[in-house]
Amino acid sequence: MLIFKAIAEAQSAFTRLRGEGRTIGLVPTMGALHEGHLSLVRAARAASDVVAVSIFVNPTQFGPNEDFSKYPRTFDEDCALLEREGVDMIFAPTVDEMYPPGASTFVVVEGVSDRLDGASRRGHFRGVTTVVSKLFHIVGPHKAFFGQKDAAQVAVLRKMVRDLNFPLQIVVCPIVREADGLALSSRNRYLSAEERAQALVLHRALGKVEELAAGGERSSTKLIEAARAVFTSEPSVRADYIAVVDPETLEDVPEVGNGTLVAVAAFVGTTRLIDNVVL
Ligand code: PAJ
Repeated sequence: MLIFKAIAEAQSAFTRLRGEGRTIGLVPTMGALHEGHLSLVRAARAASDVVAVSIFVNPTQFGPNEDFSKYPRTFDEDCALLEREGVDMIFAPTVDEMYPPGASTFVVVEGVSDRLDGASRRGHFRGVTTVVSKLFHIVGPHKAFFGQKDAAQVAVLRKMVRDLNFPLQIVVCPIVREADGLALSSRNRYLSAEERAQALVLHRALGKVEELAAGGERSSTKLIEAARAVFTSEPSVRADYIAVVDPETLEDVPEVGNGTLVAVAAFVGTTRLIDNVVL
């Protein structure tokens, strides 16, 4: 397994591999890896000759009052996990390498970037689309793997790839959960034991919506009310959004249908968690 820190070296290695006709699968991450990330790595391993994982805690996608500085960084453990999965290349640049002083170019997907997490975290998706564009230019993957856990991120990145003609395919992998339903997240390690139990309310609320929708309820307003009632049972958790939207545009839909995205975000203590289900 090769570890690249310098963009120039990574870029020439990937250019050579592409020239040899090898297919490249890229899994972008911010590290602090868990089974959710590893599921993407396994999908990439099964679909590509060369698997590359990027590990970069991207400052431009964090707001000024968010957790950039305390975001978990576990590089050595991450490398050991990735080695075991048969990953070929790790790209782990420093912040200065990715954003040298004076860098002032950003990629913005208008509209969809301002919805869901983009509404609560202003500028977040501008940071995501900028860094993912850079990773695509550096690695030049044939396929890039993302998790359904970040459904809004998927919508934004799919649109970016379409609008800017990136010559690659986005592959979306299902949400990996703990046995009790909590979606795996690097941020789960911020939770105390008590908060860990409270965090299950996200999954319970989505379960309630799924149950009502399966029983024939079509009204988004009614489904959101039902989810909100579940959140009331856990008063220490503050819902940020409960949304019933089109999975591509992230715009609210008045009635649910096949493929409608139900997404929630909530603060458990100071930790912001997200989860979703596709009906
Ligand atoms: P990060 O939060 O590290 O997530 C990396 C990838 O793992 C994302 O595509 C995310 O959706 C996926 N993932 C996280 N938890 C998952 C779970 N429980 N099940 C399935 N997939 C899961 O998302 C980012 O990093 C960044 O925004 C990034 C795309 C790397 C750009 O900086």
